[in-house]
Amino acid sequence: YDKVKQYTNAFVIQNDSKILLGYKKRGFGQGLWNGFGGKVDPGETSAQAAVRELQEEAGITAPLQLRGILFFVLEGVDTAFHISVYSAYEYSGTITETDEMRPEWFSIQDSLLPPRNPLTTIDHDAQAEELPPIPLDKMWADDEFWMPLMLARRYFVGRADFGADNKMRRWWFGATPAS
Ligand code: 6U4
Ligand code: NA
Ligand code: NA
Repeated sequence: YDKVKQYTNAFVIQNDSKILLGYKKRGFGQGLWNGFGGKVDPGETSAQAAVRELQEEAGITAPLQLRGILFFVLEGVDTAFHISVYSAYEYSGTITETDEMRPEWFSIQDSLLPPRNPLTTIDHDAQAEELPPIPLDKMWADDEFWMPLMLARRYFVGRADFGADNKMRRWWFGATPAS
């Protein structure tokens, strides 16, 4: 029954306006933008792995919190992938490119955020920094389904089944009610 591999995936978000992603330079998911993460090592909790991988791949430390769980099944692959997704709203250290990942900030497009309270004043000066929007077309296909749930700070779970061509065949995503 050793058929589940545990991974982590961590995101740093600032002011609900930008998110740190890494361009995967090699290995699994090469050429895609994603959070920072990897395998949970033996003897380590998922939360410890998340902090370690963020440090190893982006050079920073953050108070990561568990935001959701993803489960992936790949056609022709015996092992399923269990991914714990973490995020933090602050970090310390200097964001650093590594052999594995090239970190970059992206602006969070309004279409991925919950509707704003109409009385909220938007500080356009705070958003003056010009960043590209989250590149969903260059990310794993499941991300567009749960990214809005994570950004809305809702606890989510999801499963996606990928075909041999790496396209999503079947999926299910859900979240607990907004608090
Ligand atoms: P390490 O520990 O780095 O050697 P490795 O086997 O290289 O592990 P790695 O770093 O490539 O794994 O980690 C895979 C990363 O991709 C994890 O953060 C989980 C994430 N991931 C895998 N499938 C995904 C999917 N369908 N959607 C998604 N992230 C996925 O958003
Ligand atoms: Na990794
Ligand atoms: Na690792």
